[in-house]
Amino acid sequence: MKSIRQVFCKQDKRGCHFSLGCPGVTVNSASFDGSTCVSTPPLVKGQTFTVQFPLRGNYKLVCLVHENMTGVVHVLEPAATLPLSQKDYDDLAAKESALLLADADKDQKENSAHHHSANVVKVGTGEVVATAGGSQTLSVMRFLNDTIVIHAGETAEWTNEDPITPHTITFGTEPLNPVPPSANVTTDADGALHATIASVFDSVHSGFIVAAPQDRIGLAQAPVGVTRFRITFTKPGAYPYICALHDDLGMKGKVIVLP
Ligand SMILES: [Cu+2]
Repeated sequence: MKSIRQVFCKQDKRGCHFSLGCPGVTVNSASFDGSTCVSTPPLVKGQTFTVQFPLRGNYKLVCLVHENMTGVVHVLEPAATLPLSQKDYDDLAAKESALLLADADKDQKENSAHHHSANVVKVGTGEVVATAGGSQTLSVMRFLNDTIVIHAGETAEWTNEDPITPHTITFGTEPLNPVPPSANVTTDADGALHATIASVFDSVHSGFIVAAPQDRIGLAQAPVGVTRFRITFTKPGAYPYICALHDDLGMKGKVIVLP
């Protein structure tokens, strides 16, 4: 028996996401043999969900909130053996994890060395790499160049360089629904979003800034992604802001506008 703390589904992802009455689901445990669909309710840190696997097989799972967060459960006959020992698998996982982190560190150093414009903020960064276990991802939940100093009348630009993770640029009051931009946001000719802030009391919310997902053959294309957000600041002042999704992880920044 395996204990899993992820959303789990082998059928239509969207259908399972909105249907907690998915076959097999009870309050905190379920059985899965590959013929149906199991999805947990939303789980937060510390909560668990138990799935029993009565049949051997290889079963994929995915988090319906973080679509690139996937895994596979290999269910073996009790007497079956794996090609490697558990220690070998643990060592391989640790090595892949270290390589992924080291690569992002290197990119970060190169980026900061080549950083020239005071008006530009990188909104997170990330990587997708392929391994024998499938794709693995890394996301840095930070505004890089998180405090910028500009002059009144200038425009700052935020760019999400994470291939997967959405972020927001949120000044003032955080909206209840973080997905759409606030009503005072317009679209520039190049598709980037744009707003004007004229007072430290103004509220502006970018909505989700994220690259379009990779398309899949046989499914409708995803719409164009919006990865850039611009704000023109007309008055001097100090303007703190957050990512509405990751501020509790420390994703915050500040714009200082000089006369
Ligand atoms: Cu974020």
